[in-house]
Amino acid sequence: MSPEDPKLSQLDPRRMDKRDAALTTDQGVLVEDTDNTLRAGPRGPSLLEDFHFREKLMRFDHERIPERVVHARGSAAHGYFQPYGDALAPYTTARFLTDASVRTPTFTRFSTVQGSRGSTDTPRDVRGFATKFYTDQGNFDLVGNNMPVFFIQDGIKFPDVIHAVKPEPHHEMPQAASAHETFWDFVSLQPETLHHVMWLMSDRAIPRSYRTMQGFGVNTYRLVNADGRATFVKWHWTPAAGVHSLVWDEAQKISGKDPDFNRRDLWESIEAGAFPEYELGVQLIAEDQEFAFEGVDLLDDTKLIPEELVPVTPVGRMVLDRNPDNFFAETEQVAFCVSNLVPGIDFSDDPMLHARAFSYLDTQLTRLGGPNFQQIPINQPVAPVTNHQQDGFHQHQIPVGQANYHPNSLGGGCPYVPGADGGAFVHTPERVDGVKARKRSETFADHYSQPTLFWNSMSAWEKEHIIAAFKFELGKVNAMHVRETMVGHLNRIDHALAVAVAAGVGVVAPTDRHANHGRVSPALSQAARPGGGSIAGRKVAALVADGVAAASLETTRAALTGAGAVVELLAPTDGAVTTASGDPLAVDHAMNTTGSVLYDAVIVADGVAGLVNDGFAVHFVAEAYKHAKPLAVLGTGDTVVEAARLPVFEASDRATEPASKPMAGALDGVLFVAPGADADAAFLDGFIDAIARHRHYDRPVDGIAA
Ligand code: HDE
Repeated sequence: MSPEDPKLSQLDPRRMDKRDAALTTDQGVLVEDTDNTLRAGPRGPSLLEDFHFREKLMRFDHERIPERVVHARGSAAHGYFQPYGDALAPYTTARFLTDASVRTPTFTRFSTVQGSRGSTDTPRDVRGFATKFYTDQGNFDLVGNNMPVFFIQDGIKFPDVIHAVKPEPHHEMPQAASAHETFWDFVSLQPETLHHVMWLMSDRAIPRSYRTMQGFGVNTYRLVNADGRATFVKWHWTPAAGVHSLVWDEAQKISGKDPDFNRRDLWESIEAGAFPEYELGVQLIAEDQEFAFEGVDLLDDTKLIPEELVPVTPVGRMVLDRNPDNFFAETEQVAFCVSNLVPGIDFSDDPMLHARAFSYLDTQLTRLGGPNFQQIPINQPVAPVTNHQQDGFHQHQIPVGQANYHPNSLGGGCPYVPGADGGAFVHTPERVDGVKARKRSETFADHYSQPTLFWNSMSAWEKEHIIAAFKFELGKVNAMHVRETMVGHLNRIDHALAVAVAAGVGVVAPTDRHANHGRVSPALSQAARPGGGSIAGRKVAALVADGVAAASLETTRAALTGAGAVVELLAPTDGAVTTASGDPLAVDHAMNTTGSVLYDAVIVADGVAGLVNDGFAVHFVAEAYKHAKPLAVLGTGDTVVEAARLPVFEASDRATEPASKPMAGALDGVLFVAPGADADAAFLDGFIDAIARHRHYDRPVDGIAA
């Protein structure tokens, strides 16, 4: 973020810097003592006249505001957006999208949906991806998710789907989980949810990091050009770091080891200068192509348009390069709304979009305590605000002058209405007629073809994970009829999927086969989005102990750190270990304060044979292997790997394979350096590549206890 960033300059004067400052009351009066209440004698009653005590307590008593009714748990960052060029100029008058010299400040909040504000970061859940663009034409909010479709087709069902997924009303359980009775009861009775449910059962629902997930506007918008011509648009964010996820066992363990896992990752990567980066892309559909996609209505947000039919055109890049100064003031008080549009961007007739346009503003009135929440610094546009809106709780502006109405002559007719020619927002003219009725379009009726498309497009490991997720989730549902109904739906998506899930949840496998249409959309698989090979911001654990041979470890550490990764040395105790040559080597953490689930890859150092008898170390290695993470085994570190009983050794194929090349099968992502040898370039490149590829699902892991 550059110093002349207009949003930053706006926020700067609002920052309260407490350094070198004396303690005052809210009235700016210097405080004599903030540790003792004013009393009638040291053991006497407190006195009402102690205004400092009453103010301090009153302010504390009112610190909490209602959390968001959905997406309560979130983390955010400042950044900027810059378009690559003027490719969108024929389609939109929005300058921030078409002028490559314009760098627009942004504030982006990521969130989970189900859990409350203090819940864990890694449940199986949808993630919010909401960006406020502070453009010179006003604020534009792109309020999206990390999945391109939604559960329902009509906003009137939103309270139902959210009630069903949230903790159950009688006992407020479970927190941050969809694996419970009411969610699956609802889903089983509302088949329009199935497409989104397929995404929810996939690894997309457990992202490794906010840096490694896609974002989607979900609803269809319109771009509008200078002639007033509109083009339908679907928004896509693609992370530069690739799309990567956790594995489910790991996600559950992280919830205990570090419930702030994704928040910490976002914060630390920005502090370390490994700035999260996303490319903005658009799918453009000419208005006369509205009905060109068989089985897909653009206004139905349970459907996507396959990228193979309408490619995603990259138009610009967002970089998140500054952490907020204060969580409440910025991340909690930010208010996104789909109706924050700028000239050149408009709604489509997507009914969900209209429901959302009402709901966000409505909920924010309560959550932020009145109609002036747009004046809260994080919500304020950088474009000037001048209108006749007035009064209400917490008015922070001082409107000057007599005329607070339009038209007026007493105020010189101001603020004047600039009109379309003056750059105003103009709703796209559209002829609309119809019969008033509570009816859904027939074109919304197909609830199975796209779930099948999603399933067909998955790689083998993604399919395995989806089956396992269904087994886990339905396994938590007591009502057998709900499990049975769900298996029935899955059978209409894909027979093999239904049979596999039925076997895990005690339901008789269906015998009737619905024909699978066989279509695929390769772009839907996250395996197709490995990223550009960077390992910046990835975390690597190096297991060390007394006797460690430092050479190969230091070479490996230097190479990884040089590539932007963070390497932490873990030992049985904190402090330092003594190397083979008798030198102290500083340790970052005692192993028992952390866990393999908090790292992306593991190095087992040379000379640490002593760890063979350390159950924690052996478990660390076995668990990392089971979670498909890259392992670098240096020299006699192989004894620890052996103790973990990994198939690498059982197959005794290690000796016959070249030591420094990524391999398939059990050795996929496992690299060795011979005892006493230093780490060579081929090994280092191979390890970096293995980390960039993230997970190595080719391995047989079923028999490994971890
Ligand atoms: Fe939201 N949604 N939503 N939603 N949503 C809210 O607004 C709502 C939907 C999304 O970080 C609320 O200020 C309705 C789709 C995100 O502050 C609320 C419907 C998508 C966030 C609301 C939807 C989203 C919200 C709660 C059905 C993906 C967090 C607090 C018509 C495109 C924004 C708030 C943040 C938040 C309503 C459907 C994404 C209640 C009625 C589809 C990322 O107004």
